[in-house]
Amino acid sequence: MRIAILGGDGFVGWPTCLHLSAQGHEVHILDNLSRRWIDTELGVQSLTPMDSIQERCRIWKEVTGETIHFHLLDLAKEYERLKQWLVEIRPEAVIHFAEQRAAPYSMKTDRHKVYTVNNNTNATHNLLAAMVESGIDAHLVHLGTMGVYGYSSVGAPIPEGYLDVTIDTPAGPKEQEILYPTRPGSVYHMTKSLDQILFQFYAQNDGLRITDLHQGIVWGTHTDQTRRHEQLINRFDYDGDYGTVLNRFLIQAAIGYPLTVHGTGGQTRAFIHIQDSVRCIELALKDAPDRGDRVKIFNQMTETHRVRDLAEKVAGLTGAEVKYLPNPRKEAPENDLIVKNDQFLALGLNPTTLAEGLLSEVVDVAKKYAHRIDRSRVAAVSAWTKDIAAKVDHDPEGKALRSVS
Ligand code: USQ
Repeated sequence: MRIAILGGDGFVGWPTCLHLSAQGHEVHILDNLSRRWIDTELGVQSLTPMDSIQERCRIWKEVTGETIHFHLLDLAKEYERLKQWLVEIRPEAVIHFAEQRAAPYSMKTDRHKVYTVNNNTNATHNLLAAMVESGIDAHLVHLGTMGVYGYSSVGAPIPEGYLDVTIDTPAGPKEQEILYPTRPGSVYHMTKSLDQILFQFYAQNDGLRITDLHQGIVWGTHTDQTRRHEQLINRFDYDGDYGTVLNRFLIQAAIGYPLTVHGTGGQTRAFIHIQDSVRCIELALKDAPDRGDRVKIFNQMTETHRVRDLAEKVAGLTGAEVKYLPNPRKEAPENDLIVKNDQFLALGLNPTTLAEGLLSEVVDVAKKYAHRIDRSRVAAVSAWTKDIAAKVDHDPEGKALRSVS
């Protein structure tokens, strides 16, 4: 298949490109390299040394003989170029990762909120409009998030995108299927909720074939393909804005930094290993909806965990100290979470669970590159409201916090 991977230079995008190229697909990356610019803005860098995208593609060719094409293009700002590109290359599938994906970054300042909404919403809408206008019949696979559902305890399993409801009408009760109501907890998660509506409209109005993957928190760093050469290594974020919880605990343990639990650590979240993430995308590609079908929604996660249980697990494995800190986010302090993921299991996903070996692998990667870590950037400083910002006044090592914006 000829596949366009939008945002193919990112944390899930890059291993997906390698995974699909290794399976013989013709892979084209479209990326504006914004994630690298944000590193520069924040003054942080990936824990792992990352080569330029062109160099990464050159090494892949050297190792496998396969070509990955790279096109520098800003989806949110270059609509005409995007449309032209689709007309010329006519991809059979488009995988859309090209969005600003960090909740703390999206809540940093008003400027970051505006950027996240402009970038994410325009990128998605430009893509949809261009797909219709170019007349291509590509299957669109979008990386969405479990966070669109919100994290209040509902007591019932979260279904895969849709909810059956009964509505009272003058003629009596009527059954209806609706998109599961969204309850985003950050501006970033809100943009993914907006994406859902855009997809619903374009599937219904233009018959676009769309799959939306509601992914949990990704952990781990290597996949089978990124292991093949040190210059194919994936990026790994540890800082307070882009690092995600389990990977952060693992690098914190590796460098002797206290594990930074927000609040009571009673937040329960869905998780998936990076290797399963790329496998799910492969499975979703093979299971495309037909024209006229509703948007196909998968919950892309394999297990749920409470944040404090993860901290205790990592502490038990490594001897790290656990610190309970004021929570910079506005979120439920404790929640339960039960999630349905039957569709991927039925398609053959064999979940990678939180095995000690894989956890230790991340600690080993972090130890290897520990010299690249700036300890002062580990604490999470982006607060959800001005009131909360006043309370987030210390980091676990007792140094003064500083804002970067
Ligand atoms: N947390 C801590 N300590 C930390 C970092 C986070 O206790 O040092 C807590 C947070 O307060 C939150 C939970 O851990 O309750 C998850 O935070 P996270 O940063 O790991 O994940 P999140 O902000 O939700 O976002 C990440 C990805 C995003 C993806 C989402 C999937 O950055 O792109 O959409 O995970 S999900 O969480 O299922 O919505």
